[in-house]
Formats: sequence, C-alpha cells, structure tokens
Amino acid sequence: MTEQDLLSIFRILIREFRLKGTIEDYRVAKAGNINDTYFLGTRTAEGLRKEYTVQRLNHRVFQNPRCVAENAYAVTSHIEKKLLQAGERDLRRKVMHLYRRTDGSFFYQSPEGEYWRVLSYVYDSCCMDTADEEILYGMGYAFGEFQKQLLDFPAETLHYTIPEFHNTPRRFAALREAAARDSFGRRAEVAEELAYLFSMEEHVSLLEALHRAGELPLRVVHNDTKCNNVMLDAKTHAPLAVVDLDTVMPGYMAHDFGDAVRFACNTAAEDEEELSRVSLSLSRFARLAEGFLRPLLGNITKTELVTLPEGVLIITLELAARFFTDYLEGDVYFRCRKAKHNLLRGRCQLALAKDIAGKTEAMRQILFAISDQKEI
Ligand code: GN1
Ligand code: MG
Repeated sequence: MTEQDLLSIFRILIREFRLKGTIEDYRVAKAGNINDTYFLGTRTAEGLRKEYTVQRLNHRVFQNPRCVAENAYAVTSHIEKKLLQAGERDLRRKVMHLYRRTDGSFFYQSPEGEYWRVLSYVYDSCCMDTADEEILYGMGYAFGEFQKQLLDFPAETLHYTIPEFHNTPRRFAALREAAARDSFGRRAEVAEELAYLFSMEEHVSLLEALHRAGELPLRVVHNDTKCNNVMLDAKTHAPLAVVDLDTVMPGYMAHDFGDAVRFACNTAAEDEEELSRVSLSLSRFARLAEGFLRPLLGNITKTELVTLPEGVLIITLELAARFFTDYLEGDVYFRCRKAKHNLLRGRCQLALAKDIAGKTEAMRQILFAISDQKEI
C-alpha cells in the first residue's frame, strides 16, 4: 500500500468515524503477525493533538469482522462498567474504546473490500516485548485482572471469532494433514520436529477432556496474552490496559496464563534462531504468576490452578504446530519478516516446549506456594 493510499484512507476514516482534527503524522506498529496497525496523530483547529489507533483487519483470518467487533464491544463495555463502579477516573487509559461510524457500525469497508477500524490510543503509554521481573509482575497482573473483570460475564454469549482457535488436538490434526499434502515439498526438512510434536500429542487434549468431564469452567479468554498486548504507563511502567481483543472468546484460563508465560518467560525471543538461548525462566515464571494470580486468588477453582502448568506446555506445543503447519502450507497465515521465518519460529517454540515439559512440576510448586498465601 503506497503512502498516498494510506493517507487517503486516513482522511476517509477521519470523516467516517468523526475523528477530531486533520492528519499530522502516523507511525506503523511493528508488532503483530496478522493485522496492519497504525498510530495516527491529528491536530484540531484549536491546536489540540489527538492520537488514534487505526487497523486494517486481516479478514482472511477473521472471516466475520462483525463478530470480532461485537465481542470486543461487549467485553470492553463490561469492563468499563466495572471500572466506573469502582470510581475509576482515568477510564480512557484503562480500557480500549472502539469508535463507531455515523451509522453505528465499527468498520469502514473500502471499495477494495478491506475492513478498517479505529480504536482509542492509550495516552502516554508504551508496550514491551520483553521486561524485567518487576514489570513482568504488572503484566501478569493486567491479564489476571482482565480475567477477574470478566468472571461474571456470560462467556457462552461471545462469538467464536476464529472457530477452534485453541482446540489443540484439531491443530495437531491440521499439521498432520498439511504434512500429508506436503504441497511445497518441505516435509522432509521438518521430519524430526514433527516426530517430536506427535510424540507429545497425548498431552494436548487434557483441558478439553477436563471441561467435558465438568471439571474445568468455560471462561472469557483473551487468547493472545503476549506481554506486548499490555499497555504500560510510559513513565512508571504500571499496567494500564489490555489490548488486542480480536480473539476474545470462550475458553480456558490455562490458555491465557499459558500463552503469557510462553512469550514473556522465554529467555529468548519468539523466533530466536540460536536454540541454546531458548528456555523457560522459572524466576520470570514466578513473578508473572504472582501478578496473574493476585487478583484471581479466591476466584478460581482448584482444577484451574493445578492445570495452569499444562496450559503453558499445551499452548507452546500448539503454537509450534501452527508455525510448522504454516511453513508446510507455504506461509499463508503468519506475516513472515525473513526467509523461513515460520520454520525458525516453529523450531524455537519446540525447543521451548521441550524445556517446559521438564519443568511442569516446578511450575506447580511455585503456584502452590503463591496460592498458599490465600485459600483458592
Ligand atoms: C498472532 O498478530 P498477533 O501477534 O497479535 C496470532 C497468535 C499467535 C501470535 C504469535 C489471530 O498474534 O495466535 O500466538 O501471532 N494471532 C492470530 O506471535 O492467529
Ligand atoms: Mg493478536
């Protein structure tokens, strides 16, 4: 997309969503493997600076944009109500806001069929891909608080914006199918990795099985709890708001906890090529877990607590399977920023999963020690 095209889209969005001011500048958000995100700065006639988040939704991934918007709206309205009841004054920095067009809709569809939307920008904030242990506590707290705010929200009323998103057995089946097709002749290159993944397959149906047995409640789950989805105060680094609500859906708490740990407690980046650098840091785990559990202690079930470490393993195996599937299918889902990016990501997640598999008991002990401070 050329700069001219982008600027003309911004002008249309300013009109359609009744945003204040005219374009002053914009930045492209670097993170994100699915949507295109921009931060748009405007200036009003009175000289006031305004900032907005503008996104082009990937509608090949999110095939029903209306459902994505309805979920985000329902969840943010609920959180907003909670914050107001608690006397929160800084509402706009504590919960994401979705702008509506004059007809009430949340998307502008361009003549090319692209879906554009406008979200609030959390003022004076930053986000981080990696953080020290103090900030990690705050990030865990933000995701725990998000869960807490939604404990009384009827999860079953939410849409599945991506069907079977964290159905890990289904993800493994998709990997097996992609390997059988081998449309790009890449199977041989990942044979060893696939053999390890499939040797772990028996572990990945635990959460579904417990739910079916009536032992694990369905919750409102964020489903993409990378620590860079928590906006922090630019100066104090205190957590402000959880963003990126596209995958909010019914699910299990272990998924949110697991994904947060998978990303933030890895001693390396998500796509680290030097696999000896990849591992799960238990001290980082302890800080993140303390933060996550703090608002939830007393509100979650014993089974939920006990199965949190399995969530870490399952979500890491699942993402490895997803990256390898995309590699086998010719890199059509995740945005690739370098050659063989999905292969590298898959290998990194696999190395992490191997390390995690040997640390589930250690993780559980840490969780017990934290929860001992208060009855679950
Ligand atoms: C995608 O685009 P982003 O970074 O928000 C993906 C997540 C993965 C993540 C891995 C809708 O999230 O599930 O965990 O990449 N989102 C979707 O980095 O598939
Ligand atoms: Mg996301």
